[in-house]
Amino acid sequence: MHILVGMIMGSTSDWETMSHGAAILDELGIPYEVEVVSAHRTPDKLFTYAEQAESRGIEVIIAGAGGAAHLPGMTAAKTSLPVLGVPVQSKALNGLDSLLSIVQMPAGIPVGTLAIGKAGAINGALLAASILANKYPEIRQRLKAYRTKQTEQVLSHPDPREA
Ligand code: RP5
Repeated sequence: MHILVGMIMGSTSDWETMSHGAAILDELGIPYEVEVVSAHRTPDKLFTYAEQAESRGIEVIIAGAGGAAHLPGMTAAKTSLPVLGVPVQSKALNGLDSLLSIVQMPAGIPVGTLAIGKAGAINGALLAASILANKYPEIRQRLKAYRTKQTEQVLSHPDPREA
């Protein structure tokens, strides 16, 4: 299978968060690439990346950024691929700035916005898997197995003191 997911982030400092999503893509056997692409520091690279992603075979983009987080929105503006935005937890405002920057897209250019931080990174990967599952039966199967395992894990540990 060729690379299906492009995971980009505004800074190497975002990797600590985004690596949780990468681990999910690994677990589900989804081929992906990871790259730092900054809307502010490397704007030309962002345009090139977004413009070429579809022709390179990428089917979903996960974009993580913090603070004045323009990366997901600007990426979505330059491609019609689905773009999933992960608000990275910023130091100054705990990620509320990231969340609002990513979620409040004006009508016309959508970004599927996830939760702030680790949960968002994980769910971004799982949502990418759900999108890809429409086309790739093997990904659907692995996603269902992931959910079954998660359910069984919770049901088999009902006593929180023993978790
Ligand atoms: C954003 O600025 C990045 O997405 C990162 O979350 C934030 C801080 O970046 P660094 O100053 O740590 O490189 O562009």
